Amino acid sequence: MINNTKQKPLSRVDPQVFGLLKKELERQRRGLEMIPSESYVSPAVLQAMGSIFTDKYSEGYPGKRYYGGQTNTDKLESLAIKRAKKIFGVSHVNVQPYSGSPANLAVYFALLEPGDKFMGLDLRQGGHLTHGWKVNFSSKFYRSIPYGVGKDGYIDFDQLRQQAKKERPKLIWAGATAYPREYDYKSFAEIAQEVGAFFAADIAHVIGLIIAGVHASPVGHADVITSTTHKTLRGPRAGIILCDGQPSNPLKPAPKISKEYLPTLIDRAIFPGLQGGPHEHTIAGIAVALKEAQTKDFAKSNQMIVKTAKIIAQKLLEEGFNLVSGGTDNHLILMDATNKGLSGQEAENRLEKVGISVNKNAVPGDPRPPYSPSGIRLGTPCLVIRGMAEKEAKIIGGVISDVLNNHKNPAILAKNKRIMRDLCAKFPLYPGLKID
Ligand code: DSN
Repeated sequence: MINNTKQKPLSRVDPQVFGLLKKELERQRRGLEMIPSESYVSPAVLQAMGSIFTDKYSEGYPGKRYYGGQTNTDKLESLAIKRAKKIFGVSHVNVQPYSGSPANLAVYFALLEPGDKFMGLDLRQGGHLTHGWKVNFSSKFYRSIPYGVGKDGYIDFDQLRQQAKKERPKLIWAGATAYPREYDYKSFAEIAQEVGAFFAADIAHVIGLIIAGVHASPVGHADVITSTTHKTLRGPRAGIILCDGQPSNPLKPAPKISKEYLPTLIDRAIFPGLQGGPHEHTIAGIAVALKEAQTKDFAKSNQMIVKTAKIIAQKLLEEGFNLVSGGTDNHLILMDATNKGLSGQEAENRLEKVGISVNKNAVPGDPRPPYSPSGIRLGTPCLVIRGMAEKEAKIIGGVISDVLNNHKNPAILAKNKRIMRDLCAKFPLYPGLKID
């Protein structure tokens, strides 16, 4: 008989996948990820994710499952929930969303009827796909009324208020994928209250900054908070939803769609509404990330993430780059590269040549299409997690300026490639990690 559970190295079981895994580790080690939505999980999170919790089906919620054998999964999921409740000071947490988009879908499914109006930041102005972009489910099944940023790159609350009063949406989102400034959750909440809408804050990008106290929390302002767990939280690729209200009873529908029943509405939207079995191996990773997020090191590094972003932004401004909103309050910088004669794609390609990964991105009012936009997004979480700080941020700011200002000069490219290679070698990624 073949026992499929006997341990054999991946390199022998599947040399092709093993080869790609090794190459990806080398790629990550050699270069610098500056895509602001990315980060590096700790080896402990990796271990929890790549674990035998992946074998278990556990549809339902702790203590209310549809499958047996839940002794450990119930404890595990409850632990992740308990940690998130403590960190955020909310009474209800759902750690089952497979990622940020399903978490946001659950908010629509819980609070809106198909065709209901909602407002979110326009994708072309930094907003997320699931906040109402025309090809996304959010816009196909619900009526998206996008709001925008002003000429200064900051959310225009006067315009938002006017639009909300006119349109009377049922839901208003705060949150974005490319917004370099801190959110004013109080103003969002006031507008939502004025028009009788639910207010949902998607904190995917800035969750780590909020936990660290670097940015203000939407708790106390937002009715529902969603997030991914893999960005500045540094956990697995997954989602989380936070809210307050009467204790959830996921076995029965909520009596009505109202704030008091949010926990039940959200839980039932996730399961059985949208998802089947939760990914308990991922929830194990979330639990570990939430533990790590309570350490002093986590707080310090989130402070450094903002500090380094400001240093790089300052250097880019000095070198004549056009930054949306004129700088940053958070972990990301949004640059319009066209004043340097480059499209976002060209800027991305140039930086890739010296080992810096960024992503092309639309800028507010972008005349170019989303697949070929005018700008790039740059972020600092990965460099700080590797141990880099102010001094390195100055070097990196210099490299980016040099490469984009002199993109046709091979000698300058070669020089900056060397600088980046040496920097990455000095701040090794996953130094003890062995794969076999
Ligand atoms: N793809 C994510 C980002 O890069 O911001 C959002 O889902």
